[in-house]
Amino acid sequence: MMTDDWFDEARFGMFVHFGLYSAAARHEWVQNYERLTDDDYRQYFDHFDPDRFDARAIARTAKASGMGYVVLTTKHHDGFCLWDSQLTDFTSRVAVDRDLVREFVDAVRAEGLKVGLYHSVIDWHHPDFTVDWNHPRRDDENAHALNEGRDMGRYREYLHGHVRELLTGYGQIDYLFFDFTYPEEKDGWAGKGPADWDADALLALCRELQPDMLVNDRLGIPADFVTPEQYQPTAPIERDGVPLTWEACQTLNGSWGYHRDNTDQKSATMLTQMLVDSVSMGGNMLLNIGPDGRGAIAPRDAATLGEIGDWMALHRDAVVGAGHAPFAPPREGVYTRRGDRLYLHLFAWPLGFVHLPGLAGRVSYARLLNDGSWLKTSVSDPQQQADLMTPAGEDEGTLTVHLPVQRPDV
Ligand code: FHN
Repeated sequence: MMTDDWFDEARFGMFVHFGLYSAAARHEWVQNYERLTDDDYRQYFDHFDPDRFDARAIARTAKASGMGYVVLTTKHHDGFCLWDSQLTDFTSRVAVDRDLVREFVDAVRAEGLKVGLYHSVIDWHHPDFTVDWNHPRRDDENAHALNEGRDMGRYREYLHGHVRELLTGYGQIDYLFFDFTYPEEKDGWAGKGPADWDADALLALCRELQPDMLVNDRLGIPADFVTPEQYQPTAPIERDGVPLTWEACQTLNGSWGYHRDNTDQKSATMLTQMLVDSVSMGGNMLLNIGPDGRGAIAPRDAATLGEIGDWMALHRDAVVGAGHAPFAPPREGVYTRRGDRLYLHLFAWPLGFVHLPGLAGRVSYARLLNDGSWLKTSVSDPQQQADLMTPAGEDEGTLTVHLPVQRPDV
């Protein structure tokens, strides 16, 4: 029986997109965007050299950032396998004599974190994966002819065989992120959906091999958690009025794979606000890093994660093990709740008193700081977490808000 207790507790995880595309350093879809043939793309295999891929450093960085689980791409859409698969020679074992999944699961476990794997149901390398509107060969002048002889049944066997390898060869796997299904037709080309993967059989295989493992929704059939991507839901996600377990996956800069020229780095303030926003709605955030072509965490990503880790060190209790609070939040921020503690996260510094409509009847205004003083600061410091103590015996109608933050003037 899968249990999402650890998942709801962790609230915050690290996504790691690493593969041949990291060496291209132009987005994990480079093979598709640039319509690279297998031969063109082969150069990244021939020159793959992850000498700075240090799974232990990645796991330690995740832990220091306050994350409770780490998810590695075992195979992305390009079909390159980061483990010692016996079903293909398009693997890291063949390329550099390393089983990077083995290194990863050992390192994550050594840091006491939960192990997550990502696996693409799309495979642009496999000879039986039929060309469709998502395929790099779609624009090839003889792409339609390419599908003669291709057999998705053989590809399904390969895909299911891969999942069996990953779920039997690496100990307990806590989380599996399948990616992704697109049933719609487009430009005269077919899409692909659950039937193409035999999703029901694949999910049953997961349940058989790893009964406690959480599986996401991207086989195209319901499973254990829902995966909004690159956006923030605006309310707790429910189905038929029942709250669903969900996790928003986000990039640091708009690219999942390492992108050398991408400077759109989200700030640590924005990312922590996205994290607490997700938790306030009962969800998780999976924050991605794209290690560079040698496997190292990019310095700008390490710096951002370091700032987030500093914030989490102060405010961990308002995130880890916390969740949705049934009170209307003030306009300046959101609530998260852990047990009988209510946490107010101020995204914008209040213009005056913070009005807490959701707590009407018990409190109506909050003084900042429990000594009644005002913390003088600029709006650039709104990254505060106020630990709302429901006062016992204090004056009715006022609520002290504890801002456990270093006063800027000391
Ligand atoms: O196409 C992939 C993309 O490259 C990336 O892996 C994301 C991560 O959730 N999933 C797909 C797009 O939804």
